[in-house]
Amino acid sequence: MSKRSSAKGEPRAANKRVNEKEVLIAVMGATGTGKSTFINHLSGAKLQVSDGIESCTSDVQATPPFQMFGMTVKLIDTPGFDDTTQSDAEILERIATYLTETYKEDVKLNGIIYLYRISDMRLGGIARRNFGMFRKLCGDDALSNVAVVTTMWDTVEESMATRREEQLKTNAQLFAPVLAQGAKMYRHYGRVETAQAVLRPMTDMAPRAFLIQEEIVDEGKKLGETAAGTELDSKLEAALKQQVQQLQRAQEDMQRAFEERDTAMQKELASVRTDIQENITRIEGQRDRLASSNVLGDLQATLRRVENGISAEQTRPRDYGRPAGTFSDIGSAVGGFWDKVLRTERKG
Ligand SMILES: Nc1nc2c(ncn2[C@@H]2O[C@H](COP(=O)(O)OP(=O)(O)O)[C@@H](O)[C@H]2O)c(=O)[nH]1
Ligand SMILES: [Mg+2]
Repeated sequence: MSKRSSAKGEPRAANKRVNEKEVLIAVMGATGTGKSTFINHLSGAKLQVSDGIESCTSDVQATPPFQMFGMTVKLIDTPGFDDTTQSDAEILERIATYLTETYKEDVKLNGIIYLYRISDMRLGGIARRNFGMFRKLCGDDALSNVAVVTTMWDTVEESMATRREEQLKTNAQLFAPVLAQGAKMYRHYGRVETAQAVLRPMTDMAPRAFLIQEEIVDEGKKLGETAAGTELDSKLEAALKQQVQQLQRAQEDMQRAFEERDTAMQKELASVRTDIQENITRIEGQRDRLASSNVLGDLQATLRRVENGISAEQTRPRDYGRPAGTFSDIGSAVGGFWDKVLRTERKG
């Protein structure tokens, strides 16, 4: 399967053309897992590496093409879904835009590298959330082209890191399901050789589409309707509910402070309320952005690809399930809550 052209016995010229084609590999993972460092190591590029606090890969960027294993390779650096400078909705939009534009040009990825710090001792919220978004972007079909790569082995004592690796491999919320579906796991010791070991099998793999590429380009879904968009929106919805509950509690406290004529408390609660309201505005802004995002597919591009003889297997439309509630359902539910909060405030 991986050496399709030669298996079909195509003439040398065709093989040569295939070899001249660039091997494209995306590198993903949470901020600070060492993506830019890994890419620089392999490619000799000089992507900016973070100081560990602020993220600095705010956009999706490809390295200049470089030669490896007799092939032309390009690596794509991506921001993590925990960026210090932009919201998750912005990041999803950037990644989706890049993937959509390349897919329209009939460019698929040969491999996807997901980096994870072996030094992350707890299966923290950020690590799990980031991987959850990755899963939804990637889908199941591309998992055979995925390499999960643990980094930062030099910062943890080896036997502890090895135990940790075992836990990661068997954890049902992390890597167990993807490994069961064909993904491979590697250790990267910060050396060129361990990075090359990840890349080498990928240069031989048949390119695969990300789920989000098929959803947007082939199925005409909007970003908010894709599996990744739906996942993010449900996370935002949960965060919004939490903020609204906090606002309601602050409102009840405010009512009491009014009754007790406690002006110091009133002042403090007013500031708490402003903070919560700002959070709510931010979350709503992200949800609006997601719902109205116009990362668009291109039916003509799909047609061209089908005409180019890509097999039905690779482009078949599939049903990934719709979001449980529509945006307007959620909006009106929250709206109802808001009305209640505001009525309480007017009474106070
Ligand atoms: N100790 C150690 N530090 C690393 C390793 N790889 C990257 N770093 C450091 O980790 C920080 C984040 O790396 P960076 O490549 O910017 O991560 P990114 O946010 O995923 O692109 C930087 O300070 C790197 O120098 C590694 O293997 N070991
Ligand atoms: Mg980076």
